[in-house]
Amino acid sequence: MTITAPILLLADASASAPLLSALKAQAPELELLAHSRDLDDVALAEVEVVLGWRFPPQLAGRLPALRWVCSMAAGVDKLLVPDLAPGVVVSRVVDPDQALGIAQYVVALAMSHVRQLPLYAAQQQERQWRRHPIGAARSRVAVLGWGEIGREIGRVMEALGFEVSGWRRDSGPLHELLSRSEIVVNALPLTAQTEGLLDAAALAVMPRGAYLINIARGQHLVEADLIAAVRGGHLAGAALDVQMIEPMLADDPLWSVPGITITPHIAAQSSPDTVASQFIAGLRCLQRGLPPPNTVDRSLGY
Ligand code: OXD
Repeated sequence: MTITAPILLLADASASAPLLSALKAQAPELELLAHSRDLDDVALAEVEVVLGWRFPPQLAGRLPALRWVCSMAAGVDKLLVPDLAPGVVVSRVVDPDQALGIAQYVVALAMSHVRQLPLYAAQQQERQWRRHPIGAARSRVAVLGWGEIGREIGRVMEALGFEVSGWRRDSGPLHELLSRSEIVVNALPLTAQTEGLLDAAALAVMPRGAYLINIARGQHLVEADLIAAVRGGHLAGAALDVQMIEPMLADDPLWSVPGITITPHIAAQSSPDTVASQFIAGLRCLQRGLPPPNTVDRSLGY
């Protein structure tokens, strides 16, 4: 297969410029088309390849020549839209530095929790120099999702003395694992099976004082149930790098729950150079009639 048609880039304005320059530096011959609402059906009809992280509504159905979608994000849920034609191959970039960055985020938030840093920050505000008993943390950690990112989180957390159990779809009952985990890290792909998995029942089986870290998708978590579990004192708190609605609205109740830390989906991003080089490698595969690396099983959703 020869790709001569323009490649459609679906990136936010902030990601678009560095990605475009990385792509141009590595493959100046590529014809790149940045998505805009003004693109008409004639221009879209030529597109065979998309590089991006989410389809704007109804766009996929307007790409009749589309053959390959390359996800620059780890999660492909926003690309597996209902109007994506069944034969289109979907793959994703796998950036080892992104997995490490996410693991570092998890460590930072888990450490802040187990070492009680918010308590000392509050004491500092009050100019209180007060010590509380503490030992080295050996908490039991459940990592939900045992792919590249989950395994990297597990590796790093174990090196710090935590006792880590990974969980995936075929691992056995989730609630049994949750019931013996003081820290739960969600790194699952978002699929019909995992949406809403972290609901009132799941949070209730976690031990009293447990802590949740979500670096996957807001849709895994029933946010109102989390708020009730934290406000009611069953959970110590949570760190949410992802939320149901992104960007979060100013009046979202999550902002003001003591114990819940919010970050704006910054746990880690893949580097533009890595995205560009893996995308170009995938394109070369396609041109030789081979599947691109890291192809997604569309029926599983990851
Ligand atoms: C994601 C990403 O999938 O940031 O959330 O890559």
